[in-house]
Amino acid sequence: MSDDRVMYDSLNGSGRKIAIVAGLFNDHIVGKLRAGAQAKLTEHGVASADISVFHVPGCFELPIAAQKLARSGKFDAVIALGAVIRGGTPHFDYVCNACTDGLTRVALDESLPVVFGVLTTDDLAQAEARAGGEHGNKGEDCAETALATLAMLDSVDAL
Ligand code: INI
Repeated sequence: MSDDRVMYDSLNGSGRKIAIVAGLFNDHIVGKLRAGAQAKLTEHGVASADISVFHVPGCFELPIAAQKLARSGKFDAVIALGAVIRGGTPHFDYVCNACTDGLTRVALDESLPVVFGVLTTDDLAQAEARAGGEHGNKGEDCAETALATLAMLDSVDAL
């Protein structure tokens, strides 16, 4: 059993306040990530009342939303969800880069876990496979990542 597994087996979300922010672009995919994240948080003991869901138009808007949520002081972690599917222009790369860089910056600037639940895929089939398909559900993974990261940060505080 790996150390990772031990950590994930002992996740406890009781008392955690989690914000989920989801892009509405490709909502047929992102909606499944959102549902997966909510279900997995609940499974690990996060109260439904402590899970707040917000929406933005697309992944490009995730960083400003995450920044606002982080700065509010009302949440222990932010889970950012979205799906960017490659088209025929460089637009894909600009949206992915801005979103990735922005979310990374918010996490470090605000010292708060901002979990990256953005699918960046070449086509719709790859996105579907990661939104409850053969490759699992990225939203569920992000819920566990948020709780695992919070537990790790707490363990440092407890030293
Ligand atoms: N937003 C996404 O979340 N996914 C996409 O695939 C996408 N594509 O392909 O264009 C997308 N574009 C919108 C973008 O996130 C912004 O909402 C828009 O540019 C306004 O700022």
